[in-house]
Amino acid sequence: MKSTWWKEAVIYQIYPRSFKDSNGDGIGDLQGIISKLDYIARLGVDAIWLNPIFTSPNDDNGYDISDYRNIMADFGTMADFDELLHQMHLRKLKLILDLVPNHSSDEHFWFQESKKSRDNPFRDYYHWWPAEKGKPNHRESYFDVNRDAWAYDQQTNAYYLHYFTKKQPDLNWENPKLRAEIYDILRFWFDKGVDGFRMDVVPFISKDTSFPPIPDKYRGNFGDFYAQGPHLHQYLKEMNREVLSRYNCVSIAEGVGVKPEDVELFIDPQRQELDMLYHFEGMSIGYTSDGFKEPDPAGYSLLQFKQVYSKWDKAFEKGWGTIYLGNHDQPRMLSRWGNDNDEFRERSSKLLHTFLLTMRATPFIYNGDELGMSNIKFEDINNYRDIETLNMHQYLLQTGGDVERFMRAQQQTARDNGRTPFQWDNAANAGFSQADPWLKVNPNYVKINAAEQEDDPDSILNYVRQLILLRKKYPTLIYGDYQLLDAANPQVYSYARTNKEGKFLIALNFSDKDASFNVDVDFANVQIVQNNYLSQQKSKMLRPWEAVIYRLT
Ligand code: TEU
Ligand code: CA
Repeated sequence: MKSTWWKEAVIYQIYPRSFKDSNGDGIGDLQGIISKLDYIARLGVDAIWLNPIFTSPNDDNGYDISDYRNIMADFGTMADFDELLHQMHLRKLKLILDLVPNHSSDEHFWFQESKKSRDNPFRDYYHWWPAEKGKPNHRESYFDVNRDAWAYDQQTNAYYLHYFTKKQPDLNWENPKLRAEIYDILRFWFDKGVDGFRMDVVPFISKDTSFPPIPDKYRGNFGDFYAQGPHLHQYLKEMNREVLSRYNCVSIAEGVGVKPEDVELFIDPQRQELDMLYHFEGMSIGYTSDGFKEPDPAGYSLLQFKQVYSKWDKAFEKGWGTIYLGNHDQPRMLSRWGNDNDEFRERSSKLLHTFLLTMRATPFIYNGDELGMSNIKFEDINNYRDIETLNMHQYLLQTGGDVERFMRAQQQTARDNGRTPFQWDNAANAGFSQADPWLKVNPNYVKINAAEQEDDPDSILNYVRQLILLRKKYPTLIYGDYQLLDAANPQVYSYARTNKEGKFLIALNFSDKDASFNVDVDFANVQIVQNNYLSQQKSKMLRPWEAVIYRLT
């Protein structure tokens, strides 16, 4: 039987570039992480997921890998990695790395070879389309300056496919040799003792290499089409058979484009593919859908939010799910789902953590959220470092798009909002680095930082620590059935978690105003086990951003 430690785990996601710089070059690194392992262990989390740490020219901050078996020079050496893993295991922390199986860097040896000639032995490691056949059917690119996923390469008079930037050519999974290479890479890291992988855009790996036109219904949602490749599940089964089943590891799909009705194809243990998946539906709530990634001026609808998370709870039932509200691809969860004004910052951050840590799914905490870090909201394009923002900006300039509107929207939605350096203390550069950091520090670090919160019993940080302990103390909060209550309440999200060991009632007021939740509770028989207000009251009236966990006695 495969161990399922990951169902009970809380996972802490670290963006290594922004976590802690140990050598004064303005870039976070592995020694920096090592120096903060005690902080992480004290949070009470069980595992760390690191965004890619492999050799990369950093066109997309490590999601463009040029050597899958080496450490990015910015981050350190293999000796640093071995030390990190050792130090983590000493503290009973598991390590989850990031596999980027869909594309490599164009500077990877395979691609350098592949582009040399049409009969190069590495030619079929990538998707090439001979130009004499004309231009292939359109494929939309996420990050390309022209939104075009086909790049012309003169050397062999052919186009190659890149769903992301031109420097991220898509690997050809239809080629068994390429698949064997990826399995070997996985074995290399598992043999070192790594505990699992998060798999970047793994639903995209299989492609119909005749590249038919994309049906109209996918317009504006091309990811949904990319996630429907013909041999996807065959390859996942093969990867499981060849590698994953042979190690005590966890595998987590980044589930871009995966619909709730298809999720069990990935995570039903009977099918022997992957263990968990994280969905994207929550991440589109409250955005207008016109490609700008623009928040709806009316805000997001809590009714929709509840409906989406309830739907996915059900979708994960045959296997096991994950839950997150922010990561390195998203703005800060506090700015997006809470209220980052001084008045409600702490309260709403605590409420969001209460949600994350009481749902039936493995919670992911994104580094810095446990302090209530918020969006930096850059005004000047020159402050951005993210290729997604920079290339979209370029594209709009070229095509006469509404650049001003785009810049406004990016203040709320840009990925760099979630990537600013971790706020350790109120020293220069937030204690992140001796040097100017690669991306500006949020000026609010003087009041929002880990040192400030460490000894304050009422801080967000200590609240998160308490919640993690609570989840471990009461397995009902992990395994209990989830039931949405008072579904039509537009301000309050409340739900029950129940199993034979107990029953909990969670009430969350997602608003700046008082609200009542309309659930039958016999207050004589409940005990408050967590509350983000110090003065506790058993009442159907909830104060602004109040979060209460009741235990039925
Ligand atoms: O993200 C995949 C993905 O679908 C992104 O396009 C995501 O929707 C986008 O970042 C939202 O703005 C993964 C990684 O998490 C991301 O950091 C990489 O840039 C991308 O793959 C390419 O590897
Ligand atoms: Ca450094």
